[in-house]
Amino acid sequence: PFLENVVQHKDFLNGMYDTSFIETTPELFEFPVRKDRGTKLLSYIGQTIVNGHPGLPADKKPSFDSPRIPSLSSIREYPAGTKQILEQYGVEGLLQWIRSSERLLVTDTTFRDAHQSLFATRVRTHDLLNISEATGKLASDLFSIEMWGGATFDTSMRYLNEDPWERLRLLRERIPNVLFQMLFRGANGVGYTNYPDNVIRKFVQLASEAGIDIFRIFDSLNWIEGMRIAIDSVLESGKIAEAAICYTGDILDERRDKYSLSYYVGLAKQLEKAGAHILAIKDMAGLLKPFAAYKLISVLKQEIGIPIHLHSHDSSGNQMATLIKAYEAGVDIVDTAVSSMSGLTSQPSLNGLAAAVKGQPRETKFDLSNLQKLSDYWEDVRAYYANFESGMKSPSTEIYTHEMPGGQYTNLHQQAKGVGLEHRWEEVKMAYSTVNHMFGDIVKVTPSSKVVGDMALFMVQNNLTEQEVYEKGKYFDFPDSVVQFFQGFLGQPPGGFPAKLRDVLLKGREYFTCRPGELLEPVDFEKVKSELEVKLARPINEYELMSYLMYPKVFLDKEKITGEFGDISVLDTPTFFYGLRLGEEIAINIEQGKTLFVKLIAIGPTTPDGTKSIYYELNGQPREISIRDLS
Ligand code: 3PY
Ligand code: ZN
Repeated sequence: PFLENVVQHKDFLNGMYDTSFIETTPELFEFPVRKDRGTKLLSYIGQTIVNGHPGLPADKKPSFDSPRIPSLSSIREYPAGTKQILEQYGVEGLLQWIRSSERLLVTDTTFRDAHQSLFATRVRTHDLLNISEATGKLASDLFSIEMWGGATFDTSMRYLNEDPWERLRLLRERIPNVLFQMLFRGANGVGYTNYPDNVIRKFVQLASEAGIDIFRIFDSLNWIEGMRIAIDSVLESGKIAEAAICYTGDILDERRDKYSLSYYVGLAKQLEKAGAHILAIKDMAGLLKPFAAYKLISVLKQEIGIPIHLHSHDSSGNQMATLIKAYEAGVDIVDTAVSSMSGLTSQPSLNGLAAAVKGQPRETKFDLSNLQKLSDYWEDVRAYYANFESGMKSPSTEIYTHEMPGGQYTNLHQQAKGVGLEHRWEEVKMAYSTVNHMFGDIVKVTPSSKVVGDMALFMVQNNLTEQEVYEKGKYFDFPDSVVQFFQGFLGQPPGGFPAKLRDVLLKGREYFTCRPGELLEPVDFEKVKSELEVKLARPINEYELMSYLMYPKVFLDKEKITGEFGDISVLDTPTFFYGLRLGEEIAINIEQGKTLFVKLIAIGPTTPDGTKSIYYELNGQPREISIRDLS
C-alpha cells in the first residue's frame, strides 16, 4: 500500500518530487482499510438497498420467478456446428458451405442486439452464461450468434461494471460450436467517434484472438473510407469480414431518391471489391419494407457474388414479412431473436420464422420445442430488466417518419429520462425527424444516430424550432457531438453537409473532408500501457488497455467501483439491481467451490451523520455495514 500511495500521488506522477518527498508528504502513510470480498459484496448490496441502483427506483425488491433453465441431461455433447466448419475448412470452405446450403441460414441476436434494442443493452453476463450451454446445444443449427460489439462494450463496463472481454471468453467456453459474430462500427470501433487506425487494427486482432469469428462492419454514414481499415484488418486476421450497407429511406418511394436502389447496388459492389466475404444489409431502423426487400435482394443477387445476410428491426411489425420476401428473393442468412426477446424494436422471432418456412424448400433445421425452451428462459429473465424497457407496447408505423434505429430507441429513451424529458418523449421523436431533415437526410446509425438524438434532445430542452436554430443559433452552445460531426470527425455523408447549418453550428471552427484517421496520431501502446499501470498501480493486459483506449473514463470509473465493491458480476440480477429483502438469504458463488451465504437481518435508521447500518449474516456470522444515505 505504501508503494501504491507513492506511485499514485499526483506530485510523483507529475515528476514534482525530490528527496524530501516522503518526509513532507504525510498522506503517503494513510492506508485504505483493506476489505475482503465478502465485505465488499455486503457494501454493494447495502449501497443498493439504501440508495437504489442508478436509473432504477429505490423500491422494495420485486419478487421474480426463477428462470426456467432447460434441462440438458439428454444432450451430453455439443452437436458440431458452423464453428467446426470454419475450423476445418477455413474461411473459403465456410463461404462455399453457405453458397451450397439448401437451407435458409439464421443468426440469433438475443445476446446482443435484441437486448440492446429492448432494454438499453442491460443484460448481464450472469444471465447470458446461464443459458449459453443450452443455446449451444438446443440451437446448434444457428449460422451464428451475435453476442458482442455495438453498445455492449460500453454498457457492460459503464452500467454493469463488467469486463466485456471476460464476457466473450466465458461465452466462448460455453458455446464452442457456433460462430460468434460482433457488430463493429468501422473507424468508430465500438465507440462513438473515429479512433486512430492502429487502434482499429489492434482491436480487430484482439477480438479475433479472443473468439470473434464474424465482424459485421459498417460506417454510420455508409462512407466506404470509414470501413476499409477494419475490413483489411479482419482479412489479415483470417476471420470473416461481413461488410454492411446501412439501409435508410425507401427504394420504392420515387420522391426519396437520395437512397435509391442504384445507390445501394453501387455501395454493395464497392464493398465486394474491398474484400468483403459477406454483404450485410443492415436495416437498423426496420425501414426495409417487404416488397422493397424482394427487389433489393433480387437485384443484389444478380449484381454481386458474395452471400447476403439481412438484418432488420421489427418496430413497424412488418419485418417478418420482409424476411419471407427476402427468402423468396434468395437471401442466404437472416437475423432473428428468440421469440420472447423478439418483435418491437428488436429482431423478428427466430421461433416464428422457423415455423413459417417449415415445409418450404429452404426450411430451417430447428426443433420448435427446443426453441421454446430458450424462449421460456428469456421470458423469465426479461422481467428483471422491465424498468429499462421503453414502454412501447405495440408495433408502430411511426418508425417510417422518425426512422430511429431499434438499437437506439430504448437508449435515447433512457437519455431523455436522464435529462428530465421523459414526459416529452413524443416531441423528442418528432424532433429526431426534424433534425434528420436539417442534417440533409443522413444515414442514422451509431454514432451518426446519437448525434441526431443529441441535437433532438437539445432542441426539445431549449424549446427550439428548426427556424430558431438558424435565427438564434449564435446564442447557443450546441452539443459537442453535433459540432464535431459537422467538423467531419465521423466522416462524410453522401452529398456533404448542409452549409447553412454548418455555419451556425461551427461558429468559425475548422472542418475537414479527409478521413479522420489520417489526422489522428497513432497511439503508442507501450507508453499508454505503462502510464496506466502507474496510475492503477497494477499490471494490465492488452485487452484492458484496449478497453481503456475505447472508453478511458468509463474504464477508470469501473476500476474504482471494482476497488470498492470487488467483483459484483457474481451476484444474481435481482440482487444486483435491488439488493435484498428483509430476511432474504442468497448464495453467491464467488469462485468454483466457494460460496457465500448472505442474509439481510435488519436496516437501521439514518443516523445524524447521514449513514444507515445494515445488519447481515454472512455464512452464519453477524456482520454490520455502514452505508451513507444519499437521499
Ligand atoms: C450499434 O452500433 O450499436 C447498433 O446497434 C447499430 O445499429
Ligand atoms: Zn440492429
